[in-house]
Amino acid sequence: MTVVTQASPSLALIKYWGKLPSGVNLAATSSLAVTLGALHSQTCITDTVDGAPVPEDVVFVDGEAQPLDRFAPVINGVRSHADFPRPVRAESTNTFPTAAGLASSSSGLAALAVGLDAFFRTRLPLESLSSLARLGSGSACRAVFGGFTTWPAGSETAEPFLPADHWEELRVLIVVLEGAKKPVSSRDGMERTRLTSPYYSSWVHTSANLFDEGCAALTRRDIERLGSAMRRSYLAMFSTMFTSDPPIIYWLPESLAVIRLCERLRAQGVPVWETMDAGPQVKLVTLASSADSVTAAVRDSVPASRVIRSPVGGGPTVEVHTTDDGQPHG
Ligand code: 2P0
Repeated sequence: MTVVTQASPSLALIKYWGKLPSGVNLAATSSLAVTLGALHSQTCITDTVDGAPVPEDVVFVDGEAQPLDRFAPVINGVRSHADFPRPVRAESTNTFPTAAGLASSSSGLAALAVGLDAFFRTRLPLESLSSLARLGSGSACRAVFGGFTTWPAGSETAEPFLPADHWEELRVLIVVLEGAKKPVSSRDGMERTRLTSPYYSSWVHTSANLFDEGCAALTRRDIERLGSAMRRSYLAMFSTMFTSDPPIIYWLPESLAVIRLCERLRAQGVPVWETMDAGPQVKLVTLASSADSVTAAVRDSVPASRVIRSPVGGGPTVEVHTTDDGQPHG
C-alpha cells in the first residue's frame, strides 16, 4: 500500500515565537493562522521498496535523507495505535523553497501525520493528529486543519477557527526573495530569543492582546484591524530576535523594500498588510480586487522577486493506492 497526502503551510497572522520551558513544542504565545492554498507539501508513505519490506523508518525531504529526531515522535506516535505496526519510508516534496521561512515544516509534518493515520488505518481524530504533528514542528499542529486556525498558548493541539470560505476575497501574496535555507533554525532562534532577549516577556504579554484583536478582526473580515494587529505581531516578534544575543536577523534589504512599498500603497488607500516569518520572504495580505496592482507594484519595486498568489486553502488531502486486486502492496 502507498498513501499520498498533500497539506498546505500554515502562515501565522499572529505569531508563535517561543516555547514553554517544559513539554514538547508548547507555545508561549497564542497564534492565529491562515492556510496557504497555493503551496503544497506532498508526502508519499510506503512500507516496501522494490517488493521488499522497508527494514527501518526512513524519511526524505526533497530527495535528501533526514535525521529522524523530529519525525520519529510523529511516526511512533501514530504507529503506537496501529493493529499492524511496521517500519515506513516517507518521501516529502515541497512545491516551494524548503526551510526558507515559508512554513515548509508545518505542511510537511502535517502531511506526514495525516498520511500515517491513513497508512496504519488508525482513524485518529484530527485533534490527536494535530497534537502528534506538533511533536515534529509546533506550527504543524495548525496545518492539519484547513482555513483559519488558532493554537492557544500552552495547548497540545490547534483548533479550527473559521472555514476557508469565511473570507473568499482574502489573498496572500508570497514575495519570495531568496530560496536559500535559513541560517538559524526556528527552533534554535526561538530558544535563543527566550533565553537572551530582554524584551521576551513583553513580547509574550503583548502577544496575548494582539491575538484577541486579530481573532475579532478576522471574524468581522476587518482587513484594517487585522492588518494592524498582524503588523504589530511580526514587528514585536522580530524586535525580540534583533535583541537576542547574538542577534538573529533574517531580513534582506529587499525585505525592507517590500515593507516600505506596503506603507506607500496603504497611504494611497490600497488594503495591503505585510508579515514575515523566520526568513527573508514577505507575505502580503490583501483582497482579490487589489491583488493585480499589488503584484505589479512588487515586481516594479523588487524585480528579482517572485510573487506567488494564494487564496485561503483547505485541509490535507489523502489518496490510498492499493494493488489491482485491492490488496495492500507488499
Ligand atoms: C508561526 N513560526 O507561528 C511562527 C512565526 C515562524 C515565525 O512556527 O521549533 O517550524 O518546529 O516548533 O513551527 C516556525 O517554527 O518551529 C514558526 P518548531 P516551527 O508560524
